[in-house]
Amino acid sequence: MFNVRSSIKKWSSATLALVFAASVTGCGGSQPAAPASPEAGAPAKIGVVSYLTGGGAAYGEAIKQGLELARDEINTQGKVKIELIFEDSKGDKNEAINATNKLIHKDNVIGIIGPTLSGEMFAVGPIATQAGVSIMGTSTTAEGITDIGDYVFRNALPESLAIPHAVKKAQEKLGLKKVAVMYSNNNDWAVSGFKTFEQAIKDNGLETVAVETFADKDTDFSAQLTKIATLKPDAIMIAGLYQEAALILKKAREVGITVPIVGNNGFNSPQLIKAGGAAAEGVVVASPWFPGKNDEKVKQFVAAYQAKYNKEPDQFAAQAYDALYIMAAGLEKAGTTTDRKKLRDSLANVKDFPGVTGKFAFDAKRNPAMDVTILVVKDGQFTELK
Ligand code: 1QQ
Repeated sequence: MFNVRSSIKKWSSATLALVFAASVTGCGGSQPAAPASPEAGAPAKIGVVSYLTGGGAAYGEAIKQGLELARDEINTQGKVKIELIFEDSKGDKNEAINATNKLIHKDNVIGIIGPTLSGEMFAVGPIATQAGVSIMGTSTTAEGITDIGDYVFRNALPESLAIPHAVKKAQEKLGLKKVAVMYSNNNDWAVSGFKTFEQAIKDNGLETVAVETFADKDTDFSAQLTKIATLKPDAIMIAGLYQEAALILKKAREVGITVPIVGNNGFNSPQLIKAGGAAAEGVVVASPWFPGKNDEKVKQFVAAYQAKYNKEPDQFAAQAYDALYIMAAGLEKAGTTTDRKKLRDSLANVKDFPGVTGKFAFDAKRNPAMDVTILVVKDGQFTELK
């Protein structure tokens, strides 16, 4: 649950976004359809807003690769044809707003995939909804994402469904009693993750000995970690993106903290392990994706991804790959490459979709129902914590 202050902050940026959208379109309230395609058989244009450069670029790169692999496969299957138009949000709300407006009003896309961060979705979801363009987050896991509007979808697993499993499993396996918590307080998603952690900590009867904050782009975490070290918690729960998280892990080990760390969705990138090195060992996280799953669809996807990119797909690639297939299923059922409303209605009805992240359906609020795997970093790899 959000506190009042963060809701106000969130909705004031959403309101600003609406005002901006109305001033760009000059038609506050109406929902224009994309113009009819000039050529018969033209592909459906799907816009992508992603964090492609900057501190979180590994998230965006994985998303882009997952989408491009899915696009190539879908286009050779011959049922629907998709053109992807990528825009870089750089993880910045204003860049995301500009990108979304361009895709909607200049490129006339029928739907949008992205943006990467929940904070960006809080800024652009109202714009897409206002314009009547479906927007699907593949990695937006904060509370309240689909409450933004009827055109906002996600196949990202909400953290309210992931974090409680990670905390419970960590407690069972590691015998935790008292924990410290750290979160980025200028990132909407991390603030939401902190609240979800808080609730899960309470529900599991754990004691919180410290709550420390930081900000995205911070590089010095010694004050917070020195304090935490003196309180001797059994674990630290952290809500943050990989760039800051990797530095926190390193500093924690440096000041003598050896206890396990439980992370949230930002920790699900292999970049955390690359940047954190040995300090990332023992990190626990919940994910709907596990590449070692004994499932034919997963094996095929992992092999195709390996062949194309010479590396294993991570959670962000897997969810993006599934998202484009879900879009394609929606387009096929809607029988259109231009009618935005028809696409929205057919997407909302996607059920029993067999994805690489499991059997997928949107619930009544356009959130996914999915299974979770608890992972632990062992020998530099995410492995299943059984
Ligand atoms: C969000 C997230 C981030 C970790 C995506 C990169 O889950 O912003 O919702």
